[in-house]
Amino acid sequence: MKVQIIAIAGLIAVHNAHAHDNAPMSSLGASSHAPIGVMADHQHAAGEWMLSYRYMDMTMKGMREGGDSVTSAEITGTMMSPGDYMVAPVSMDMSMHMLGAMYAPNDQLTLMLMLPVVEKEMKHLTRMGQGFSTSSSGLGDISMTGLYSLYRSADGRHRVHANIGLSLPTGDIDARDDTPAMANAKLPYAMQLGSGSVDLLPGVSYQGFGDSVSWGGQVSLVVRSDYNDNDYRLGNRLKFSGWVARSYSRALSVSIRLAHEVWEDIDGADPELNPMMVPTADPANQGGERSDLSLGLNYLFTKGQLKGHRLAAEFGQSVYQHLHGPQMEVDQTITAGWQFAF
Ligand SMILES: [Cu+2]
Repeated sequence: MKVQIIAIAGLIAVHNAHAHDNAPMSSLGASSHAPIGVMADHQHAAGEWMLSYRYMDMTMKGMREGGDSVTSAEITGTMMSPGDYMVAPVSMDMSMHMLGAMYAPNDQLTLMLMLPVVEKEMKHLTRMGQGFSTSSSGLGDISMTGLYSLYRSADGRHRVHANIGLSLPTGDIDARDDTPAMANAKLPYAMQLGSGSVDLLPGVSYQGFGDSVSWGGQVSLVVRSDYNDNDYRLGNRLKFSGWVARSYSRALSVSIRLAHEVWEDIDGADPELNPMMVPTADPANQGGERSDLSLGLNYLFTKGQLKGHRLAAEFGQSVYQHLHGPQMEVDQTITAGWQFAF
């Protein structure tokens, strides 16, 4: 009897999976969106809105030069045999609250607005062995992106769109805090809240949908259009992301994603920063590349009062890093979010 019930339940599950066969994307459930760590991954149907909130956290601990770890003692040296810098960064935590809105004036085009609020904290050790930390927080760079459909297969299972975005210099590039060497000191590049420049955000995204598996990929760029008011230009960035998600029901999907990002050194220099003080203030110690492997969960409420609300989380671990250094290495990233389309 028990076996029969399980067999019948199994048949119903298989039947339900097949019921999705020719369904439009909206009935694909949780897996219709990429993992929450991917931005601008999906378009909306004409007239549809979406609001979202994401919390992102990135933890960095220790330094790297090329692929090798560098200790803070190697960076600062001692009073008897000084190293290249007075101060070594020890760890950094960066968190971001990201509010997003999407609206599709028609089926071809979806518009997206992103408003980040950033919090950063960095811990250091001086050559004398003194520890101190600095922090900065506030509005980051607001971005506006258009997602334009390039291709949709007749059955809706393959979709490609172009992303054309603009990031505005709304984030502070003059954040300051007290250090042992100076009160109200200009903070190094990584502690600033914005790029200070208008940045172009081009990209291409692809999504594919099977019966219970979905997949996708995205290539995106951050192109700095000019030097900012502090006489430097952050490096351009290039990112590839590829993912596969498996649906366990219309409500739940899990995903795995591999991302690789390459970014350049800083051009120019903020005249207020002393590159001999700390590696993070040295424009030549900023470029690098990194791969992250992330596991994600996507949950879509399919009935009741919360129908249409979506909760998702993604946990990333860096699996490869090669940095122009010494530069802080990224360890973990966490993204958790809420999305609601109407
Ligand atoms: Cu959306």
